[in-house]
Amino acid sequence: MRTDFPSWMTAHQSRFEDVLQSLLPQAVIAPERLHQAMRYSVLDGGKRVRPLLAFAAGELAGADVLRVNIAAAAVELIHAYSLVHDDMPCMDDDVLRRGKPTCHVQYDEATALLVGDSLQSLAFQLLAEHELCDDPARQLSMIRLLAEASGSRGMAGGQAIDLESVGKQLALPELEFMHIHKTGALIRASVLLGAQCGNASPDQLERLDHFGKCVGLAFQVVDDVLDASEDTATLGKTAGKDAESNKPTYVTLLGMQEARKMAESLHLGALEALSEFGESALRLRELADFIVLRKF
Ligand code: GRG
Repeated sequence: MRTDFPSWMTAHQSRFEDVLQSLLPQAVIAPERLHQAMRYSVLDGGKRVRPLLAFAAGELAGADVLRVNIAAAAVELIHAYSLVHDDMPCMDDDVLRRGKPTCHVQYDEATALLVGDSLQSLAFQLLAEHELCDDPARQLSMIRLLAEASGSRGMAGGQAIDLESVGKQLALPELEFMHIHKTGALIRASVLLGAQCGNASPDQLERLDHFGKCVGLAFQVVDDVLDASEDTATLGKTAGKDAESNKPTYVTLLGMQEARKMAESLHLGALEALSEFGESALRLRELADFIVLRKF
């Protein structure tokens, strides 16, 4: 019998914490301060949404969970690097992340820069060192997928547009373009990487691609809603930051009610993309619900 969703999620989160613990360099290995700061920035925090999407897609595609562990860790290391850099004074300049002082506050700016650099390198090292699937050509394309999703045509590019758009009024398609890259690309990659650790067919991958795009954008719309409606203690990061930084968001552009409607319509689009999968997509459906209904 299947466990309920909260138990499934907690079990994976706690198991995955051990995976990350073992893959990160130990804090006693030189350079100790950098390794401590890497561990500080990755461990004991975060919802682990991207790894959970990889595990759920991996389950759907019959993947070996030991292989998905590596793909999920690579994605989470890229995500953690992006948060560390995003919080630095040259970007969002924030002091609180995952309920703790941000990396550059706890350590210093130079260390935070190196933490991000090192986490990104470690992500690709893991993908190159471990067998992710039976076909080496597919493994290469998986590595490329993560590189594209995190680089200038993906997350980093979206972040560049985000920084340029401060104080500007963006049209909806421009805002969407920015967020599809900044947030959506890595979420989409999490789903596709998990599925490619298993044996998803091209047709299934296409449906999962659509699912990943819908939940990726829904994630950001909900993030905008939460930033404007929840408090700092609930979020574990500074609330109201978007308005304070004069950033265009779905809430400033559409209003709270329309932004919530948009999240719901993306939610439905995500569920629709899974309609052919039956029971095997249960966890992905539950994750789509979690992403849209979460309060933090
Ligand atoms: C610095 C290259 C570079 C990119 C930064 C991800 C990002 C791009 C910036 C983070 C700023 C931000 C609040 C983006 C909105 C969506 C988002 C990624 C929120 C944080 O992700 P969660 O909620 O965080 O999954 P946890 O802590 O749960 O892992």
